[in-house]
Amino acid sequence: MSSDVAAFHAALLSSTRLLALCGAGLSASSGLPTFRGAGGLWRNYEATSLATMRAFNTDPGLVWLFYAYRRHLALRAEPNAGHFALAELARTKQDEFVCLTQNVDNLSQRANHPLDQLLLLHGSLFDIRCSNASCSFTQKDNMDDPFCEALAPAAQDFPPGEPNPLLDPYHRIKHVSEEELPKCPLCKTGLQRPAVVWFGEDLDFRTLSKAEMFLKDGVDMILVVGTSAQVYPAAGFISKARRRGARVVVVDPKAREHNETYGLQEGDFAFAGDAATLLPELLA
Ligand code: BV8
Repeated sequence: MSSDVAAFHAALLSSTRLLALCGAGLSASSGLPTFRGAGGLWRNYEATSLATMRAFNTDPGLVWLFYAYRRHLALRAEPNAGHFALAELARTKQDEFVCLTQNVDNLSQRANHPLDQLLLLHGSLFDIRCSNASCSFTQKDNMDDPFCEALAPAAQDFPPGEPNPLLDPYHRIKHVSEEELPKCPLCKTGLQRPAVVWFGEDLDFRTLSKAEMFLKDGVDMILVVGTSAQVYPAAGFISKARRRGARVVVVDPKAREHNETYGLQEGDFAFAGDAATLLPELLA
């Protein structure tokens, strides 16, 4: 396993079937918290414990405060050089490259990543759907911040250094009742919810099919950028690409520590560092 940039550049130049699997680490330099890093908690909750239908059914107001907060942060954030470098790679490689992102923050889209080469495995914070699985209501690109008046506490800004009380688990927040949340305008019974994939929910089959179609014709390199590769089926694309002949290239401060996660072998690359710094250099 190498970290030689020149050798990587030679491999990239000769690559004709390239996949990327991106995670929260790609947006870390844009100031967005990752799930398992220091920023992984929201109030006293594991982010992953709120990203479930069960949490939403139990307390939709709390789950919406969590998502309204993340929408607000993402809207305040800017795409970083890593997002732009991947978008440029997509334009260079055209139909030889597809980016699978687990991120829901819309930053790759705002970096003008060609959308037909960007697969949102876990949806978007800014798309809305109905909580009734049988209802077809969806709304694309809803940038309302806050999403509704009751969620205004989640959309406040604080001067640098001044803690956001919403993040203080001991700061009591006004409970947001279900009645204060927007109902589905189509079926009138369900609640509007973020169109993200929650744990225990299936990924969009069309999105998965596009990823599988790309894999079917073989892959010679997979860039694994800023992901702990713990969540499936997304993480499964690493071994799928490997089985299709890909070499694995990890870009992550823990690239070496995660060695067993990625099963790095001879011919692979591991670049330990910030994606926003490394990707422009690696993909130049
Ligand atoms: C499914 C959207 C079929 C929402 C997300 C029991 C019951 C049900 C399912 C399961 C079960 N057990 C296991 C499963 C499967 C489950 C799963 O994988 N669980 C895990 C926890 C074991 N998967 C599912 O449920 C999936 N659906 O399987 O459907 C099914 C149906 C019913 C029953 C069974 C199966 C759906 C999973 C999708 C969940 N939704 N997001 C939201 O965002 O709120 S997941 C969410 O967490 C992200 O999208 C992402 O996928 C994941 C976070 O991972 P990362 O992005 O990797 O972030 P992390 O913080 O972990 O790592 C950051 C990395 O960046 C680190 O390596 C760090 O070193 C690095 N880094 C830090 N700074 C930088 C950096 N890198 C570069 N530069 C930097 N500056």
